[in-house]
Amino acid sequence: MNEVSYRDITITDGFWKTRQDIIRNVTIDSVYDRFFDTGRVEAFEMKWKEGDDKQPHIFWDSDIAKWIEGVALFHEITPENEKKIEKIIDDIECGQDENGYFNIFFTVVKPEERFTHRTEHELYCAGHLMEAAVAYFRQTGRDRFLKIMCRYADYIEKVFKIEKSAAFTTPGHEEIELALVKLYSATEEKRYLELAKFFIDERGKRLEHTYGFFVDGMYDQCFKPVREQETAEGHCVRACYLYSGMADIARIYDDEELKNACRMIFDDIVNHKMYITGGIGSTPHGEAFTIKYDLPNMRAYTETCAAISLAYFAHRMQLIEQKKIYADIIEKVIYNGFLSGISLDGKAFFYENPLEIIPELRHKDVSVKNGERFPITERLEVFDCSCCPPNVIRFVAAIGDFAYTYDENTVYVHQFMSGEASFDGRKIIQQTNYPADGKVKITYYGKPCRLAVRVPDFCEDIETEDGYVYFDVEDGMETEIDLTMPVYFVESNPLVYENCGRYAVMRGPVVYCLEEKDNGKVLRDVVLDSSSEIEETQSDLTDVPVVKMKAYRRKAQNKLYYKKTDDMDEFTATLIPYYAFANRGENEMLVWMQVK
Ligand code: FUB
Ligand code: ZN
Repeated sequence: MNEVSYRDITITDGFWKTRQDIIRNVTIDSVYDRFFDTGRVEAFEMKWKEGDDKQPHIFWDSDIAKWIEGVALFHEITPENEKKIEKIIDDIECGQDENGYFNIFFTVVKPEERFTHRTEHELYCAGHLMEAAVAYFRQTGRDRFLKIMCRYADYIEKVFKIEKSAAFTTPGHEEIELALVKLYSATEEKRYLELAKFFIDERGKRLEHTYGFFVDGMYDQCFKPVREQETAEGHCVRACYLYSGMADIARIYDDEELKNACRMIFDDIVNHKMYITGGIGSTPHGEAFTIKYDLPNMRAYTETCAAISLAYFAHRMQLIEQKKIYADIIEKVIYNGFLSGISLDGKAFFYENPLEIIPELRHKDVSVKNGERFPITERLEVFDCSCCPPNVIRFVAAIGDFAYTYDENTVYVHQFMSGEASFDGRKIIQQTNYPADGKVKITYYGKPCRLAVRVPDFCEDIETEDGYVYFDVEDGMETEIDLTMPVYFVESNPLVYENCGRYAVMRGPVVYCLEEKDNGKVLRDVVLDSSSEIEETQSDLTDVPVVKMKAYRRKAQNKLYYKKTDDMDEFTATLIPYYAFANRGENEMLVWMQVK
């Protein structure tokens, strides 16, 4: 299956244009400013010494790298941004040693300990810097940064693959695998692809040192060779970056065994370990997958980067084979568990994206030493571990990557976003307000072919072939499809104990939630009336309608326990898109609700 890159797509209006504009106009600068305040930018000058404040952290390199990548992917190399980036590249050039090595922490904090701590992110940082260099090269045509990173990649190849002189064999935090594939595609240097394959092939051949959150080797997916792995395990971001690299290698080398491992792992995630929002990560301990069906709502870990990494994995699977599930999962992530990671004004971020918030419990948590570790309840502009904010920038910049693929006879439309795509001598103009409504108009230019448009599962009234409707199109032809956008209730497998007797409300691809701001406190006690009329109204909060329906809640008595009564108060419940929660101050929030 051929990829249509975000580079060949311009998002012109609609839902994703709004998000892109906010990130262009607000987020890029605000993330840079916070990174500047916290010392991340200055750290590249390598002037830090013992006793100074703002000691560089082991993965500050990657925070700035993702910011650079995001700016480049956004084509936002304004004179101001260019100055900032060129200065950072000057610093990297200066800080790179004669061998090609570059890492801030292991130059200024622990220079004697290079490539001895498997868990401490040297190769992860290298990977992000490579991705940034590739994006900057593609956007500007200037190859200084790219060459710097090639020198580093050459050195990594020498140390890890040729001389095997590092204290470990594979990275404790995967990422460099998929980055090396990108470096290969930008430079056509096959050694980089082979190095990516090397790291993937070596993983799990032997137990290597890692954090001990889980049974040996689970945390960073080195518990057995990757081709024998059948389940998603350990730290979610590590895992899905690895699986993305595996899928890249499986596709490029046409490696059936690796493809099968990817398929099984993908199935395990989406059938057992993924939240309805597309979030992944059921525990803060190791930021990890746990056992099947363990999906706690209040203590969901569901890191923004983890949702991003799942979309990356699904996208790469989509390039391996045409199956609707990959696009369905990407859709789930982009409208829900990823999007909740950024505030509507583009300034603040969630690291964890829980599915239920009761602020009082969080307050109890912070007042008790070693509390139960509830996620924060309001977004912040920066974190000590601030991997998510710049990841959001680069993800939204390249959102177009998910929209189309094509083969000899067919162009597939997987995601709905207004814009123009030019690829393979064809052009597609897509016009839509999705998901505010489901009308999609597609104008096709180019040689005759079949246009396959994905029909999401909630459009039960449209007949499909493997989830797509097919149109024979030729140059200049317009096609229209009206994807119904129903409000519907969803249940989960009873083995998800937390959700027993509870239901989620969705409208099209968007998961909805109750918030205290609209519905008062104790949302767990609210019972929605599914037989009542459902009203959809526009709101000032966001561009997708809010949903209102009749609901009930018990009349509370001022006692701890009392005999059951059937006394209920009726009221109109207001549900907002999950991605918009916590944009009006700290308050209760709930996704899985009681319904009668
Ligand atoms: O360790 C680097 C990044 O910080 C990971 O990708 C995130 O999950 C967080 O642990
Ligand atoms: Zn993150």
